[in-house]
Amino acid sequence: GHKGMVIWFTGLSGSGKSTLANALNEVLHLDGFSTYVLDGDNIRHGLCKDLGFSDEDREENIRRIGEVANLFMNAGIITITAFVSPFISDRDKVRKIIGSQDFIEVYCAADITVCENRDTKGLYKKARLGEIKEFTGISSPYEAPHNPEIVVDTGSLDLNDSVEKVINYLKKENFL
Ligand code: GGZ
Repeated sequence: GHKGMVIWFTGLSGSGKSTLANALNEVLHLDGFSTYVLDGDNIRHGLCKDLGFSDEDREENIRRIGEVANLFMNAGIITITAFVSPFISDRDKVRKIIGSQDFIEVYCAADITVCENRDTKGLYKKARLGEIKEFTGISSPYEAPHNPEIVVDTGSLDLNDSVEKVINYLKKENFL
């Protein structure tokens, strides 16, 4: 068996975190690894359904996700998370919980103009109109990581190349 780890994607809404997380999950799963994706679909509707998008609620959201990710990792699972996680301090707290050697921070670095032009869910439009308050990148801050293990330019790289970049890092660092 292999050792668990946490692959933590961070980036703006629409930067491609979930798409990349799920594609990576698929590849690792096909290679026989035990993997699991934590994202808004299985966290914000359940464990964190009492939380909104204030700074305090985001902090608590990330804290809970960090603790859950730690449990999954300890069970030997490659745990992949896809949350905006906009604050450096919150991500660094998770890094401490997990242990830096098992925590792989992946910055999905698509520029906000790319994310806003995509606007797959129409959220940026609503944020610009003030219909969604405290929207990351518009009316709430996003703090890009200074020293992530991996930067993926999800604004210009296609999905296969993005997955490959993560896989190559994991192999190079002997995680796989
Ligand atoms: C940011 C919001 C907001 C606000 C709803 N700000 O593109 P999406 O839709 O699927 O991803 C976004 C998701 C962010 O939830 P997270 O749990 O990842 O956020 S955090 O890590 O900051 O706690 C977006 C949607 O929820 N969404 N309102 N105000 N994103």
